[in-house]
Amino acid sequence: MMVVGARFLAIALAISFFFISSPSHAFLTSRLLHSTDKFLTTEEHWLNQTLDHFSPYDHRQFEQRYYEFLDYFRAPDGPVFLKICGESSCNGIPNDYVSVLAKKFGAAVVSLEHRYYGKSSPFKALTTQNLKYLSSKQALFDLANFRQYYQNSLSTKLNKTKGENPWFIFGVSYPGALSAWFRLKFPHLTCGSLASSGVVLAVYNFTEFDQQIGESAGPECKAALQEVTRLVEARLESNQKAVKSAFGAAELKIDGDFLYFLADAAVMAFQYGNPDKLCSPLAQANKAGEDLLDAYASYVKDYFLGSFGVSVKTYSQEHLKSTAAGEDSSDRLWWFQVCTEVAYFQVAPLNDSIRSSKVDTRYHLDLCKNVFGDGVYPEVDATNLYYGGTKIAGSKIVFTNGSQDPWRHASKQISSPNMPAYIISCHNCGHGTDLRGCPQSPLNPEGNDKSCSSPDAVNKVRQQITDHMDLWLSECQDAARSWSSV
Ligand SMILES: *[C@@H]1O[C@H](CO)[C@@H](O)[C@H](O)[C@H]1NC(C)=O
Ligand SMILES: *[C@@H]1O[C@H](CO)[C@@H](O)[C@H](O)[C@H]1NC(C)=O
Ligand SMILES: *[C@@H]1O[C@H](CO)[C@@H](O)[C@H](O)[C@H]1NC(C)=O
Ligand SMILES: *[C@@H]1O[C@H](CO)[C@@H](O)[C@H](O)[C@H]1NC(C)=O
Ligand SMILES: CC(=O)N[C@H]1CO[C@H](CO)[C@@H](O)[C@@H]1O
Repeated sequence: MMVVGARFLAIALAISFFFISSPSHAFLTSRLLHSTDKFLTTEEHWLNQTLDHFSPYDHRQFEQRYYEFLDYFRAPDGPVFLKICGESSCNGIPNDYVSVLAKKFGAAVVSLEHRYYGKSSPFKALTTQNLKYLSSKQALFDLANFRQYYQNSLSTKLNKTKGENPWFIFGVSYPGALSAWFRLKFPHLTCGSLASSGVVLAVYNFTEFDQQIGESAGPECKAALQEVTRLVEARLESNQKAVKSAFGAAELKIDGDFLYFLADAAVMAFQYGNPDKLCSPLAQANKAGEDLLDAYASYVKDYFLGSFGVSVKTYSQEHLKSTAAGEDSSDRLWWFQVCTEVAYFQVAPLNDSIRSSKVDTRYHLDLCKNVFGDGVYPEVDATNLYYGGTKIAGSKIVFTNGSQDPWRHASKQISSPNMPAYIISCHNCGHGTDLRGCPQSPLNPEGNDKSCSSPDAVNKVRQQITDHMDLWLSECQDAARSWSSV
């Protein structure tokens, strides 16, 4: 059923969404962070959005949530920064490094919630049938519509009769990919883009992901993690209830779900800039001749499930099957995008893997089928054909990646004309370090870099970003002047 005015989620999302296997769990995943000083604004605004941008006869609409922050805006001609929200509830504009840039450039900051997530779901029931309008292609069109809508309302408010403000678009992770793709598909609507850890390449068997975990961990920690996997696999044979309970994960009935959960728990340390929280206790246990499984279980329970507030059920296919739109439907929604468009299946490499070899292609395909039904299959080749993958023919896009981030192998790591790529290398530089500092979660106000093992590495790339923004925004303003004088 179609719901115009999807306010059924209005009862405060106290947010606990946290999903590591999605490239960008929310910037503000942990409920601990859900205080207003972490946001520039949490005041909601709404617009009516087209449900299906690609149908000539379906004119249904849904209400989509957005935010605006004008404190730094130099009216009337300052730039507008569009910060893309991705695969989770969008509860405001986070106070990350974009706010420093906004201050510097005198920019307004706006953010649009991704369709289906949070309060922007067109449907109450998220059945597979109802998810058919959930795609990056529709989301890009939403952003384009929103950009026009917001520019018009800003012009009206400012009594601007000619010319538009220069726009710049930002995103981290999946929104980073959207940020690059938006330049590709709608180049006339922005002056440039930052694609931070932007996963522009859809990957079917994403073996580099596990390999990067090994590289980021280093030989000793990697060997310990492999030993943990070996021990868990053995205990799953002998006493599976006991071993699942030891990790607080008895509810994961399917062994693959449990093994995937255990693998993700390690991933999170490297992806989000906390490698020592995992590797130090494992090294200590090794040295003292203590049980590695106990040490890993403590890490999982205290850190992964504890401090970060990850919920075990996120990994349960039973949970993923639930079609009720609500505060934790993000898991199901992201898996739908994975199972239809981008895959990024985090499979075990054939040789030397950290994760269990049971987390393979079959596991992922079975999950897609079990959760969404027959025929749901990731069209990875079509996605890369549509966007170009790492051969994206865009312009004025900065790509940034963190050296320890497993997702960087789905991003563009090599510069090409008008699309510079930078890597930020340091011991705890992970997903979105340029905008988030270190660690990358929980949020550091203004993306403070003081806890990065090399603040210099972060600053150097931030300076490059600023220089490109300066250039591209001024080129855009020159162009606007020459149009308006025609
Ligand atoms: C969207 O359209 C509906 C129906 O025309 C209207 O009732 C509602 O107020 C509109 N919402 C917004 C945010 O403009
Ligand atoms: C825009 O014009 C209206 C009516 O002419 C006026 O009341 C308002 O103050 C103007 N706003 C700005 C920002 O100049
Ligand atoms: C992915 O891996 C599976 C299992 O190794 C293999 O059968 C399949 O051909 C691979 N697919 C692609 C597209 O690489
Ligand atoms: C498998 O991995 C080990 C350890 O990294 C390496 O020494 C070996 O050469 C690899 N074997 C193959 C067939 O790639
Ligand atoms: C910009 C940059 O330094 N990119 C490098 C990122 O890492 C890959 C290796 O994984 C290099 O090939 C790139 O040159």
